[in-house]
Amino acid sequence: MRVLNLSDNWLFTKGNNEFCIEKEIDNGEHITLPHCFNAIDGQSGDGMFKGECCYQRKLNISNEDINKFTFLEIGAASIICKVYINGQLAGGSECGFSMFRVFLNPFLKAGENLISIMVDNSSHDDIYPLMADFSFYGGLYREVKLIISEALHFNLMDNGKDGIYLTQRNIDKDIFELKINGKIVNELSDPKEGKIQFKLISKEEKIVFSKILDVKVLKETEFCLVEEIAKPNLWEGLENPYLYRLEAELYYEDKIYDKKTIEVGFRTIEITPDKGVFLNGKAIKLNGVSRHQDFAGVGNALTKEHMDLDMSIIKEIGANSIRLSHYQHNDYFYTLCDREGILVWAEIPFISVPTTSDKENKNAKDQLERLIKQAYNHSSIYCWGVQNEITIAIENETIYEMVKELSHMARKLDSSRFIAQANIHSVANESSLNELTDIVGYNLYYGWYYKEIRDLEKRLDEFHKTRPDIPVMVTEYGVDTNPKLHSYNPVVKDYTEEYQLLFHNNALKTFNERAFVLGGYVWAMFDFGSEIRNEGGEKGRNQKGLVTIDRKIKKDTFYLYKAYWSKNSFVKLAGSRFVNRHKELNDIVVLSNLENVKLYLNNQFISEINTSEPMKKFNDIKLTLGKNIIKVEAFDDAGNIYSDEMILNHVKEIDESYILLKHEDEKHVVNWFEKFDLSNVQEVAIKEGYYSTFDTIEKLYENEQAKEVFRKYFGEVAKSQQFKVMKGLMTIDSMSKRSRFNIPKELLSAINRELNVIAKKQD
Ligand code: GCB
Repeated sequence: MRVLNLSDNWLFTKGNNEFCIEKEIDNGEHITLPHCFNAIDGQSGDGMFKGECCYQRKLNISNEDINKFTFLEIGAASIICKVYINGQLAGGSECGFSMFRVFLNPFLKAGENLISIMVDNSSHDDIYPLMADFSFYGGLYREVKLIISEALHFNLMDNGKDGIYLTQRNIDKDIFELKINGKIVNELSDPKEGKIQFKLISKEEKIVFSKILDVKVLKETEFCLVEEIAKPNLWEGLENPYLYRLEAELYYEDKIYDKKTIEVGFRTIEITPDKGVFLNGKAIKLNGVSRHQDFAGVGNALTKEHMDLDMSIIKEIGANSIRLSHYQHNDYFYTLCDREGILVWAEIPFISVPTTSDKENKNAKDQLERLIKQAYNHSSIYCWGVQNEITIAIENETIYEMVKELSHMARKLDSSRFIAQANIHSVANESSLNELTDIVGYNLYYGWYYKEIRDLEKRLDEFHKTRPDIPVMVTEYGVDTNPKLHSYNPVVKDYTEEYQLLFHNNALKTFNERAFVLGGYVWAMFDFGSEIRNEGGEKGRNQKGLVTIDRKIKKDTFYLYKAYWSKNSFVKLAGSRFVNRHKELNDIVVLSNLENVKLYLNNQFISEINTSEPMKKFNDIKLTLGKNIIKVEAFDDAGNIYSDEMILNHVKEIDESYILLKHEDEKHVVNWFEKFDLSNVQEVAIKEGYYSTFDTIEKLYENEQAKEVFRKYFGEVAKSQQFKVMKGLMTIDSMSKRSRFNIPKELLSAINRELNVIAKKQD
């Protein structure tokens, strides 16, 4: 089997160009893969292109290779994709985050062939995500490879990756069972007698076992080998991510036809509802961050270098877990997690709103199948996430059923891992949704979208009290932060670095003080493109990252986490971008995982703190007008000195550039209903046969009068793209249960007074 990388010599054209299915593109742009056609506009906030684009390339097939078996492997194409060979449709995919393969033989000829790949990132009402807070970048944004195979090979076309599945089970104290199963395919009609040699090899190149299976292959043949491994070196997370490698060689008449090498780490993971997580029997807190797959200027077309950089930043902070949100990521990133010892929450984009046009929910299932089959062999993955905030518009039985189906399916595809979900805060602790998965995550934004920072503790304690048997964690928490903005008195929605520090310090304390909380996933490790956003002084971005989207600025909170999590000694002064200080007395915040820190002002020792608190504060440091040099030193037990320095400028006037002048709050409309008179509104008894706040918006829109009532109250909301996606699901009543719409009870009665007099057509 030969695998060729087809990253170069592509032509690209934007827009609906059906002619390029068959004909060569005239004035195409020369590009190399990976490529994203929203690299810039997907992060600009000025509207992004959505539609069909064409990628084209020639492919020469030799007279010898035409007799072989050829597959095109597309790492991912966002969001839907059709592959044409010499003008004929050969395959495609509607799973924009997964790898897929196309069998090319029926369409190829010896000599020159034309590959045309149509990629479409426009919205479809049955393809996920339907709606989400991230840009739906379009492109052929991962690697494309050509696989030229002999007649006999491990299965390439089961929606998986290797055609081989490794399942481990801890059967006794330190004995593991490794099941190796899969399928061999024979492309020819005559049966073939083959052999598979399996070898498990340690990092030190010692052969743990070597086994040969004889296989007779008709068209397809399944194989299965189960081996016991006594006392393997364990995969111990960050401390020692020990990996073995399994080599599987497929022989026919003493010639190797196919070969796979798969890394595997042996570990046990236990999740309890009261004592948290145990990795190989050792208690650990999931110190996690969430990551999207995009980067400034390239959209989602990340190279290995981008991914290596992300991993190095995540390692620097000391995280031991990553939520790879909200979809399947590049296989290379899961490999990095295996190798670095990072536990992974992997998930599908069954997010925000479910489809109403496909009762089977086929696309969510397809994406789940591909995620699980393709990422199955990554030992770092501990759970499969089946939904994220899917009840954003409404919570009902239909959605429970969908989640239940996905959970069952995940369990069937992989019984060795946990099933998980991430709920929006409005899902009640008592909700039966919480019974559908092994792990329940809540995305909790207390102190940002609603209530106060400290309400996080209350909510977690209440959950645990109500649901003592359900393992819980915080799958998202964070605040948008623009590192240009600063304040002496940080408050919610000021987007300052200082507010982000307060918010996260509280969250970390909250998790650490509660053994039952499995851990948390910071939302988010990096700022990311979100075309719908315009807030905090930046358009087109979600700024909740600890690091900016170009990975250039590590916000102060990055170092707060480092101080909590990392074992590498360091010290960092917070507030270094808050240069111009108009107050004479300033609190100087120091972030460090060392206890003993000393502060110097203009080279003079000021004072010293000894505390294990990661965030330490020197109060009321008196600055002199003009330039002040602040220096901090920290000391480890071995006497090593670590230091950091910053310059603060004491000025007379407040520096206005640190303050966000306009609170653009388009997404979360505040008290917009004030223009309606809600005094003296009486509750209305709802009459059957007439419209009400319990009808979906789509239903209201069927009647001109009812539509007008809706538009009178929610005209602004109705303009947004998200609203269009939610119309079929959302009722005014369900909107009122979502804090971001901020609808008072009286308003519901007022609206019902107008709606509940409009008769529905009898059908
Ligand atoms: C959420 C979503 C995530 C958003 C985040 C936010 O709950 O799951 O996709 O980006 O909130 O920043 O609002």
